[in-house]
Amino acid sequence: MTDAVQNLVAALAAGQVEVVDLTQPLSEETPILRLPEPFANTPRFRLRELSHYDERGPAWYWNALEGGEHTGTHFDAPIHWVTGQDQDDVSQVPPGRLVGPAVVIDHADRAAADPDHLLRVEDVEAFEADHGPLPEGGWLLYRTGWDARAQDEAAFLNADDTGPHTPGIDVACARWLADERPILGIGVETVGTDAGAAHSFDPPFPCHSFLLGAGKYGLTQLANVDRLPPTGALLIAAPLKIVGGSGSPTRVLALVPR
Ligand code: 23J
Ligand code: MN
Repeated sequence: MTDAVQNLVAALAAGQVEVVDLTQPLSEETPILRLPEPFANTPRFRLRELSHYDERGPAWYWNALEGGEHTGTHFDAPIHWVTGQDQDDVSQVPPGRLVGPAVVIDHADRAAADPDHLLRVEDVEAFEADHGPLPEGGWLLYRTGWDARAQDEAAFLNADDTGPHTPGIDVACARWLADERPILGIGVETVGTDAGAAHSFDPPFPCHSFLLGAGKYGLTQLANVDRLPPTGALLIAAPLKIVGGSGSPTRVLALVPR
């Protein structure tokens, strides 16, 4: 018990625990959400050079960074949505809730066949029958294979004249995960936790509405979820401690037994 951290250090050194980076690279090319008129949109991530070993700073290179809170691999805090407006901003999320177990439900085959594919309650119940209940104080990661598109914004957003077509979670399942399961939140590979078509769901954007309203969190634009087992990984999410922030670009790491 007192040696638990030392045991982990030894397991890491021995290669018995692997660190998997679930974070997408953050650059000007990182795909960003596009909302229709009349809604405000987020700016792209951008570095603005301050000096590069030059007259502006002879011995140092540094940049200012610009961009939205909800850019690339990022964390949605409860206050992001009107349903969670009285709850935590991203700086107020307790640190103990940034470390927890993760389980993975893999619907990559179904999302490949139908980009509007939606996860349902019965799918999660089928997972629980095989792997046990969703973890208390942990994450449900929803693998859809969408990370394969993450370096190509058009393919990643997959929009046509009827709007974006990306996989997500249906209304009943979003409500049930928020109200009936003891998870911290959900993590996805797509640009947001909601399906591309969720603007026209009732209510709109049900993952945001129900999960953030229940004080839970979202993690988006994850990478390498295919390298995690269905159960047994430990996830570390490290959003910036932005005072008053609704979310933040986030480094997400998983510890995986090997
Ligand atoms: C604002 C409005 C709609 C959506 C989102 C933000 C996100 O996906 C987000 O990054 O939180 S769907
Ligand atoms: Mn977000």
